[in-house]
Amino acid sequence: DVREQTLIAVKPDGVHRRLVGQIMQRFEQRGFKLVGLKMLQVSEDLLAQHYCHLRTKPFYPSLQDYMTSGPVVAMVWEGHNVIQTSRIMVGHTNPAEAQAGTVRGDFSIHVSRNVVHASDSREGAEREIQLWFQGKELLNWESCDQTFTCE
Ligand code: YYY
Ligand code: MG
Repeated sequence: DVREQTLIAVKPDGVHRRLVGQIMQRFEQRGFKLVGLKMLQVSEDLLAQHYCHLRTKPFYPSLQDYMTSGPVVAMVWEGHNVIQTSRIMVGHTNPAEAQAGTVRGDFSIHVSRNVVHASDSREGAEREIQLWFQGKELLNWESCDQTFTCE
């Protein structure tokens, strides 16, 4: 059992477009467990730390404007192999290349409005969860279906 946690965030376009419920539903029905959840206004400082690898890119200023333009819903999901599986569920960064059935493939058309964030590695997930959540905001609980979704 590869028990992992990952950061999933519905970006401002997803919140404005009332997609939060549908996105959360996909993670619930797949079998993952919600262990952290909050709505927040992202600061320029948090965003710069979150996207530290993108700060020198030409699109960073518009990415910052977009990501700080409205509320974001941040979640931590836990479960077997959740980091890789959630990247597949979210789909390609560029919605034009995202498969139907993925969040981006079903709900978006442009790379600068791709609805959702998902951590891309173990190190990334650990770093991002620590950045976005305080330890006490993450709940340690046993869901009643746990032995039926994963051995
Ligand atoms: O992890 P993921 O979100 O799929 O892509 P990243 O390469 O980490 O880029 C983060 C974020 O930056 C992406 O979701 C949209 C935005 N972005 C962009 O606006 N234009 C690009 N050419 C590349 C990325
Ligand atoms: Mg990324």
